Amino acid sequence: MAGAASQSNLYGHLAAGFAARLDTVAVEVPGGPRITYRALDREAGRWAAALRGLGLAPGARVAVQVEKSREAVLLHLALLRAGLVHLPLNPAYRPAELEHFLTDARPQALVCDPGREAELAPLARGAGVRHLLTLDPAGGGSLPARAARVARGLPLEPRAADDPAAILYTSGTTGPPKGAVITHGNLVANARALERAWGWREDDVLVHALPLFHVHGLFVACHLALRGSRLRLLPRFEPEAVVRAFAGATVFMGVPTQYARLLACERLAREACAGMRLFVSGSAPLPERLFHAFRERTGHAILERYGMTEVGMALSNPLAGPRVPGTVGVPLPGVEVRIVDARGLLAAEGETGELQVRGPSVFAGYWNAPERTAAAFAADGWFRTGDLARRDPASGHYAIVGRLRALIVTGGYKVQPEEVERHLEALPGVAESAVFGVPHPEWGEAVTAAVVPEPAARLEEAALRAALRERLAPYKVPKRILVVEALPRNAMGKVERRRLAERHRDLYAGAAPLSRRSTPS
Ligand code: MCA
Ligand code: AMP
Repeated sequence: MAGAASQSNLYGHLAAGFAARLDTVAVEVPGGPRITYRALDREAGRWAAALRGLGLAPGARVAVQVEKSREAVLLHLALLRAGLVHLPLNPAYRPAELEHFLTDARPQALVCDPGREAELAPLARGAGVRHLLTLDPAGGGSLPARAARVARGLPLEPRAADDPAAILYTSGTTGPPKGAVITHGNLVANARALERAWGWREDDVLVHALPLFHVHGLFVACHLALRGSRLRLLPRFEPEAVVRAFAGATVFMGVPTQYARLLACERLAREACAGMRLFVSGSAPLPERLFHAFRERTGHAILERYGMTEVGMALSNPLAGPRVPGTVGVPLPGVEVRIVDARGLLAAEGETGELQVRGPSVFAGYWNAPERTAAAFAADGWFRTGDLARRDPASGHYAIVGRLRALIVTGGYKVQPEEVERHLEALPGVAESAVFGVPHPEWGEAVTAAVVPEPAARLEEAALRAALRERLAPYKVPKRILVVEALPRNAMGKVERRRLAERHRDLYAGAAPLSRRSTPS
């Protein structure tokens, strides 16, 4: 168990919180198993020993591409405890996407679903991955089998605050995704700030319906809950099941698309949320109409906050005090933010400019990419988010009003247009393409493409989408692909995605707000 000297290891921070609650439930899956902190701690020790027993030294990187499960949470804890660096990957990624992560990060081990082992083995070999282990959602696989044979758990591996805890790949403005190196110090600082800001309580029960491979679901949710309170883990987001899980729970964290889907669920009513104290939204802008509709239906004002992989959570509406819809609140404890104009000077009061962040949760840099790291920071060390923000001088609240980057935010996932364009243009018959975001009632923005056929080629939307699905995770596949004669260009000859987005802004206006079938199949 943790001693004060090991507090820089995030696991030590969690263990210091749960030490007095070893016999309470740590993680439960509705209708499934429960595990107490005592058992979780013991298992994390065994899994950590099994991983280190492979010859992995502290600091070694372990890529993880598994389905969401209680064991996936346990694996995260084991990696932290062992001082190994967790590289979480969306199980929907296709081999073409995975190859970049593996060859760039060069992990020493990869944990995957047994069903994908054969497909991933050659990729892993090609990237020099020494150990390929498996973990299935029911808790089986070669990693748990190895852990079961361990006689003694691994004690907590001491870590310094600037030792890496995780590498999370995030879309680059130009070029392929970059690995954001997040340290134990970053994670502990952010967990502490959120604990204070959101008044975290020992008896909180968090309903968890987010993926376990992004900051929101893996760090924000787990690192708050696993300090002694209870994580109620749902394997996937199903509105009915989520509302049922609110019974006896206190906190929910979601992306706006999830709130839209909850509102479409009749079961969502005041009584269903009677014991809940906090609903948090983030990862994408929460439309004001959703905020109001949710309050009307449940009596709860959703607390919207803002974050980014590279900086953790930075701004939050208050726990006590007005939660202003359309804003992301004020800086979290210990976080500094500023708004900078196009000349790089502090923007005037109430003016829009780039949001920049400084503080202990700001990441260490991009993996193996010093130039890209340098470009991400202003000369005086503030991180440049690429988001446009404005501060309301009267309330002090910040609002995110746009983006400097061409990034598309769809249901909380981020899609880089260039990546999709590259894959589209590799398809036979496609001369050129442009990918852009269009407002969508359910996804916030929907990835949308315009393609120009090569002379005499005939392009079919459904066939193009099907071909892309082989190469890209489904959320990156454009909901619509429009075949056009030419793309709009500026005087320099550069394709103007913004003009396309403007031209097609009503493309999804007719989509039923909560249809699960808003795309042609
Ligand atoms: C699934 N699909 C999507 C998305 N999710 N398409 C566009 N955008 C999406 N976000 C695809 C599916 O693959 C499927 O494609 C079709 O849309 C319908 O899927 P459905 O079953 O309805 O979706 P789902 O599996 O229920 O997922 C919806 C979801 C999910 C639960 C809202 O998108 C989700 O978990 N989003 C949260 C992402 C997240 O955690 N972001 C945090 C990043 P097909 O029919 O073709 O198979 S961290 C971050 O942003 C910072 C740090 C922060 O501030 O938090
Ligand atoms: P990621 O790259 O997945 O870490 O996502 C970070 C991005 O999500 C930010 O740069 C914002 O563009 C967006 N984001 C997160 N929270 C909010 C929010 N509350 N409102 C608007 N955008 C947000």
